[in-house]
Formats: sequence, C-alpha cells, structure tokens
Amino acid sequence: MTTDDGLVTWPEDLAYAYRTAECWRGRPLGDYLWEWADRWGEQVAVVDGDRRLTYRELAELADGLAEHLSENGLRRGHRVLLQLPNCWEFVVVTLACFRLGVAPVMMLPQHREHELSAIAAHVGVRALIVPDRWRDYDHQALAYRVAAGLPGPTPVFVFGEGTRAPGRDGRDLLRADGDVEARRRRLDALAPAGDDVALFLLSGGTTAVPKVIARTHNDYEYNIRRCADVCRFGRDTVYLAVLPIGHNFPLANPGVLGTLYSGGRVVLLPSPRPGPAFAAVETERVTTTSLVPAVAITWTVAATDCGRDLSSLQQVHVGGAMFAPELAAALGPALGCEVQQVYGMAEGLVCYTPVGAPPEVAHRTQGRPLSPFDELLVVEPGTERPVAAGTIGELLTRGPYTPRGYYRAPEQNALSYTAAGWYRTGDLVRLTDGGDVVVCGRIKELINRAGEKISAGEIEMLAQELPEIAEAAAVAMPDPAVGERLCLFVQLHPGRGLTLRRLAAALTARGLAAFKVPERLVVLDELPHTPVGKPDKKALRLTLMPGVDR
Ligand code: OOB
Repeated sequence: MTTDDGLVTWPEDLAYAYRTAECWRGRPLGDYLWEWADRWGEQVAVVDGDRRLTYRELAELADGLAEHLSENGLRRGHRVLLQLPNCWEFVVVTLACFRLGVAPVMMLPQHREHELSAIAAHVGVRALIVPDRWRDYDHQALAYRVAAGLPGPTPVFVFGEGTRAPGRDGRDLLRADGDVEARRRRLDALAPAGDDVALFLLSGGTTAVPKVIARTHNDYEYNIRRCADVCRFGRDTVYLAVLPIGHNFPLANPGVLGTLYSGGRVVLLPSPRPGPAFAAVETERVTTTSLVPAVAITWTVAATDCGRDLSSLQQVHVGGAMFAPELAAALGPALGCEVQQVYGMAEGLVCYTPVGAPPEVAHRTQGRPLSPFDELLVVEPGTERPVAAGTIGELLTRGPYTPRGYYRAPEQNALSYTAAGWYRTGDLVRLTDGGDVVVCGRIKELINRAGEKISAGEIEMLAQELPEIAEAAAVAMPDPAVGERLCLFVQLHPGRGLTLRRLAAALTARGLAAFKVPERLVVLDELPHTPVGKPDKKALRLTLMPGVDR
C-alpha cells in the first residue's frame, strides 16, 4: 500500500506477522538512547579525536539538540538533509532526530549541489545540517545555495569552527544545560511511532532521478538488533568507523548504531587510510571494523610491518562490492583476525558469513540473510520465473527490514518491485546447498567504484545536457585498485571536440560529486546500439577488456 505522501508500506497481514514475531517492537529508535544511558551511563560511547562522549553525555547532548531543533520548528514527520563527515556531531544529530521523529536524509560529504538539491526537493526537507568546511570545501556556502533553491524557508544548521548563522551555529546547539530530567520527559511525550520513518538512505541507484529509501524505526531497529547479534557485538566491542557513516553498512550493519545498541565503543575516523586507522586500532584497542574490498586490499598490503599492534582486532566485515576469494583469504592472516563477508543494500536485505564459518563459506560466499523472515528468490533476470536450484539468476528479496518500494517513486517502483512486493536487487547470484549467497555479477546499470555506487543513467543524462555530446553511455571499467571506474563513451555533435579534462570540469561545474566524474572518455564516431536502439553496453564493455583491440 502507498500512503498519500508516497510511502510504500508492508501489507497488513505481514506487518501483523512481523509484530507478533517481535521483529517489530513498536519502539522508536530514540527510545533506546536513555535505555543505553541508564545501563552504561559512564562508559565511553563515542571517540572522535580528543573528544570522548559517555553514554550519558550522548543522551544529554542529543536531547539538548532535539529541543533546540524543536524550538526551531522541526517536529515529528519533518525531514532534514544531513551532510556531516564521520564526527561525534553526526552521532548526536542522528540520535536527536530519532528522538524527535525528524527523519535525516543521509547524504555523503562528497555530495555537491547536483545531488543535494535533487534529494532535498524530492524528499521535501525542512532544514539542512552541514559542516562549515570539510576537506577544503565550503559546505556552508553550498548549503545556503541549495536552501535558496528550495520552495519554503529552509534553515541551515552548521557544525564547525567558523560558523556564521546566529542561533543556528551548531556549537550553540550542542549544549545540555538546564533540567535534563524535565527535558527527557518533554521529549518522551513527542516521540514518534514505530511505523514512522526513522531515516532516509540513498539508493545505490541506477536511474537518472534520485531514489531514496524510507526506513522505519521498526524495520531499522530490527536490522540493527539482528546485525549486532549475528556479529556477536557486546560491551567489549570497539568499532572503528572508517567508511562514511551515512552509508547503511557502517551506520547500522552493525556499525555505529549496532555498537551503541550493544554497549560498546565507537571510534570515528574521517577516512580509511591505513596509517591513522592502524594507529587508532592500537591506541583504542579496536576489535572490529567494516571495509569495502578496495580498502581491504590496501589494508592487507599496509598491515605487513606496519609497526602497530593490531592484536586487538577480532573481526572485520567486508562488503559493498565483489571480493575475490583469494583476497578474502589473505585479509584475515594479514590483520590477524577473522573476516566476515557482508552482502547488503540500503534497500534492506543484509547477509553475513557466520562467525567461525569454514574457509569455503567465509572466503567464497557472501553469507546468509540476517533474519529467518527474509525471503530470497533467484529468477531468470527480469522475470519472476525461478531458476533451477544452484544456478545463477537475479536475486529478488522481501522481508521485515526490506521496504516495499522507494519513496515517492511509483514509476521506478513498477520496475524495481514486483506486484507481490519482491525487490529486484539487479544482482546476479547463486545459492549454495548450504543456503549461502554467492554474488556472481549484476544486471543493473551502475558503476561500483570502491563500494560507492554511481548510476549510469544519472551521468548519461547530465553528459547529454552538455552542448558537445550527442549521445553518451556510462560503462564500468575494471580496475585493480577500486574495482571499477567510470568510462564514458560518447558521440559528439558534428564539429565539436571534447577532452576528459573539459568533460570533468563541465560536470563538476554542474555540481556533480567528484567520485562520480568519469575517469576515462572514449569518443566514437557512433555508439553501437542494441536492436531496441539503446547503446550496446555489452559491446562497449568488451572493448575495455584487456587484450581486446580498440
Ligand atoms: C551496500 O549497500 P548499497 O546500497 O551501497 O549497494 C548495494 C549493492 C548491492 O545490490 C550489490 O550490487 C553491491 O552493492 N554489493 C555487493 C556486496 N555488497 C553489496 N556486491 C558484491 N559483493 C558484496 N558483498 O553496498 C551495503 C549495505 C549494507 C551492508 C553491506 C553493503
């Protein structure tokens, strides 16, 4: 069923079943904040450089901020765009939003005007929350430009050193003075329901238009609880967050929220560079982290003779893109810990190889679903016809933490979800006899660059708006370091010229995030086409294979 607002809900009979089975507890995520503080109050919850927050401080700061946001007009059902890097403020803001029932839309710090404006308009956000600067980029100015293009007045809250906006300076909002208990009660009274949207995640995306996934408090809490359980998180867990925590994987699989849920300690770093990461492992006695394969490869190499004591590491989770079995086998010995592979998606389903799995499972499969209520169906690509057991096909899935459709996207939903509510992952998989998923490829048109997904359609549409380009096709080009890079094949208008540099400059000027800018440009007299008239990407991809004549 779709609400008037464009939210696709689970069918009532299934919702009833998920509640009865206690997958869904009907408790908003903000509710847990004080439960944690009451249980583990003086324990350190979050470490960011010199800043160490206890569970109690976290709860008090989040409540203080929630009240400020509420005084600024934000309330249950509203949405805000959240673009902060990995920092303690991110955690406080997210929890403050959960407390109020305001849903943050999880953007990446790398996103620029193109992404921010489209998503902000699509979701209808009431405020923007940004750092003042990050990696030499003025996010405050960016946010004001985005806000100016939105229909209503949209306040910008800025966290950082050089903020300007009076009353909206993040430093003023991160204070927990006054009567903590009274505030706690006031906020308890404003709490959202379990079925409310807790947050919006961005889809890895294959389309030109943005797609966002609304995750409810019920479904997300279940996902966090199951992930923490499957990965055996507990009070001894010290989780190092090195991937951008706006992503589902480091945020909640089990990631930052799974660690807090378990009474562990979260250590935040702004990047996965091995030097600072290994130093943090040593000083904070980190037990676990999550990596994408591209980072896992650099860590495997860098760990040898790194001069750091990595002995506290017990497990690392690797997922987000294809991970070759030989590389999976090499990572554990290099770091001296166990590797758990993760196959997941912002759309819901998450699979893990179990703790203690034998090598043929741990290295060669991407694991099994989190929940006994997850349903997996492997079909002939693009159909709903199941393939023979053990053969490769497209994976469809349904379950208690896999929403039934994208938010406000009925046309896309007709393509990405079947009438019976299955999500078409676009991934090619096979299931082993033991029930483990092996990811074998994909049919969806995206470029998976070090785990960051780039939609081919989005880049093609932008490129075709440039005056030089008649037709464009974005294709994944295999790469040993980052897995895939974006290669753009183009046909130019007669008499026009284009270089990669000019293309990159033009797309950047349109506000495209840097990681999505093509890294290779191939100009052809004419693109090859399939019989239905679409660019023949299979043929184009072949020309990129080593040893094939160009
Ligand atoms: C994770 O989430 P997204 O939404 O950025 O991307 C999902 C897509 C999947 O459909 C698949 O194409 C690919 O990323 N993927 C993998 C993979 N894990 C994800 N492909 C091959 N092997 C794997 N292990 O990437 C994500 C979300 C939660 C946990 C882990 C990853």
